[in-house]
Amino acid sequence: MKGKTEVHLGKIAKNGKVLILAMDQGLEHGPRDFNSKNIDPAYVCDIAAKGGFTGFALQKGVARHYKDCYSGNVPLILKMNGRTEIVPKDEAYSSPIASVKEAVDLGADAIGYTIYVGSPREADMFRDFGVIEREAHDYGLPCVVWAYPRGKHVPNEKDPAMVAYAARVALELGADIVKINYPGSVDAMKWVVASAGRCKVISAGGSKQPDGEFLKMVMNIVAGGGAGLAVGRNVWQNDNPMKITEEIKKIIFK
Ligand code: FBP
Repeated sequence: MKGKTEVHLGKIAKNGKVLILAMDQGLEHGPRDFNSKNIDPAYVCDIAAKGGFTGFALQKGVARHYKDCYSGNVPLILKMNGRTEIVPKDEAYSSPIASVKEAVDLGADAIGYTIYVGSPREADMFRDFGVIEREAHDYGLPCVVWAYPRGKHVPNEKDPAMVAYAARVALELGADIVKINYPGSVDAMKWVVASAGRCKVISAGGSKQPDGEFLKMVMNIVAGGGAGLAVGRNVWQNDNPMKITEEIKKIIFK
């Protein structure tokens, strides 16, 4: 595999559409995101294994300890960096915590990387990602970039112009898929998608919303040209995760 230069999305897309279940929140937000059921990673792994997702985004600790709960049933997207929310957002930086070799050893089908566009630490994250991106692509692993405008120079993380800028940054840095925060409307989404060019755009789900409002957002993401979602809380915090997953799939893969 090493030396392969052409990157295909492979298993993490189905007919060009993407539906990733994300469970890196334990590091990013801590246990506050969980209840007595979903605090157990095996519960969320089961949803990932049975839900028909095109990818499952995990940090390496959960990926390794719970491999038996998801492996073979859903492609792994190994998150390569992370941070806790205890550190203030002003100097936002997400530190590398895994190597591409570890991703390969864990059987990952892609790698995930967070970049805080506009942060005073942006240059460090560009440099860190540059090393990982080159190596991942050498192994033929697609790169999914979580591109979030953040830090003391960013007054509004969800400003559509900033979201479009972050999406473009991901294209420029070599991402195959960029994950953004929903910019608020179909038109804003269209501009984000245009800005990202041939890098596919998917949206985060965000904090838990009532099903109807959440599904309307998913429709707008697709209507705006988005390739899909990388969703966490709106699935595994839902009382009926399989039902909401089916509804999401109808919109994305129809
Ligand atoms: P959600 O769908 O639950 O919002 O998950 C998407 C996600 O990008 C996670 O992968 C990540 O842990 C989290 O959101 C980061 O959120 P924040 O905006 O607080 O950094």
